[in-house]
Amino acid sequence: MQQDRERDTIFALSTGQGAAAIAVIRISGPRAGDVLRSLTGRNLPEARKAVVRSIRDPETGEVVDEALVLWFPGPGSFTGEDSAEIHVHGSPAVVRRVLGILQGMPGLRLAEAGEFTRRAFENGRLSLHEVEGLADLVKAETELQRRQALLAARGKGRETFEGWREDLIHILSRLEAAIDFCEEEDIAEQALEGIDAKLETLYAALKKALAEAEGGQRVREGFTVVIAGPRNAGKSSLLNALARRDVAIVSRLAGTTRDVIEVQLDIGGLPVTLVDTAGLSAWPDRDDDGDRNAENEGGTDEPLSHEDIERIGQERAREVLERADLVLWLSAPDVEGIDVPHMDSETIRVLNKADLIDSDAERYRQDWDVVISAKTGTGLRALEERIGACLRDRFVLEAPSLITRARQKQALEEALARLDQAREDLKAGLLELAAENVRLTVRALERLIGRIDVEDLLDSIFSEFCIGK
Ligand SMILES: Nc1nc2c(ncn2[C@@H]2O[C@H](COP(=O)(O)OP(=O)(O)OP(=O)(O)O)[C@@H](O)[C@H]2O)c(=O)[nH]1
Ligand SMILES: [Mg+2]
Repeated sequence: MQQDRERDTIFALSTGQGAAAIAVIRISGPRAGDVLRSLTGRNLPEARKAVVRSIRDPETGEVVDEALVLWFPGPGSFTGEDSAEIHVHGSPAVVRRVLGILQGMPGLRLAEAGEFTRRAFENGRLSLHEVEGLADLVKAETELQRRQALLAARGKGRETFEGWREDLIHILSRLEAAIDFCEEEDIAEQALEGIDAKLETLYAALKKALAEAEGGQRVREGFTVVIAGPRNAGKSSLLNALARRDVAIVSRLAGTTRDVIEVQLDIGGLPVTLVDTAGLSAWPDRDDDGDRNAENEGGTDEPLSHEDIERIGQERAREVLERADLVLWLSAPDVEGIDVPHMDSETIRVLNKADLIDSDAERYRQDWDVVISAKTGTGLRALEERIGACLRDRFVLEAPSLITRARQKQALEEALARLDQAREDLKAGLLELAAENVRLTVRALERLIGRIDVEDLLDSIFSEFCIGK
């Protein structure tokens, strides 16, 4: 079945849906050359050189569009197969007509999501780590996401992990030599010379990559920054100001926001989910039993009193605070401030409504990390910078991480644990155990690159792509 699918020639629109100046249609598979010949009525153009051709309906000879055409012979193409690209004018009518013609050709079918990339992987053009990078690159929305994804897509991760793997295989061969020649001390000693230092260096490198992994995952998935604080402090006003649009209702009434409101933002290249919460009338007591809420919040359709709604809103605020990567604790000079509570999450203390205290702003500055006015925009840049700095610090984001997914992190953790064991074994003179643990480290790295044990993952990874990639 897989074999049959492999022989199909696939095609798809690789650019977005809807009218555009240009649309790119991609074709890959053994019939790609024939298809191009019959669409243009001419010989194949020079490889990888863009040429202008009339695209015709082979049945009627009617010219459908003037297009730019590229021919990528396998195996040096993206997919590793014969491939072609047709850049037509991007109107729905042109695209529909060309796709219709391709659909009618024997041996051709529409590609599935990610199928071009899947073929690249299956033909050994890309490692799984590069495929994952590519999936993220196509979806990247912020600078840091782009940088991190590009690094993986260009093979930096694969190269690094392959490098570690080769070093380990070298270490393994030395260990095996020492085991084989254990009778002859000189040879055994020579074989082992410097191995401990090499293991240490590798261990440090893996450990560093793992330290960056959480940040890498967050850059990929986004950080949660929660605005919390007393009622009327201007939390919803701040959310709107940072989002630069009216997302949440703002009013002079204390207790306007009852629910949790989220917006996706790009803060200094970092993908951030900024969350507005219900104002807290008092810091909710953790032991305050949640069961009553479950009753009210759950399936029953009983009308809720204002107090109930407020309580549930505060309950939700508390829940979202617990999963915050960073909290903006917001208060203002004109609200009955409650003290900044102790929280496990990292917190920036923000004083809002600076416009009300212009004359003696300095006095407030000591107690607050940032003083802003959501109304006039004062201090918002500084706040954004502070948010970026806090997240960068906490998640070790100086350099883009090579590890960006739970799958990768798991494999690296396994590698690190095995390598740690190998160091211990070597110190204890247990050469055979050390060798076995080095072997298991190699396996874990191979899983990380996607050389082994990938079958179960493929469908879910390629389905992340759109059709045409
Ligand atoms: N002068 C001044 N007023 C502000 C500022 N930010 C917000 N306000 C006002 O403060 C009031 C409360 O603002 P909201 O944004 O609704 O406050 P909130 O913290 O979301 O309030 P709840 O949802 O009720 O907890 C509104 O009347 C806003 O116009 C500011 O920077 N300066
Ligand atoms: Mg509000």
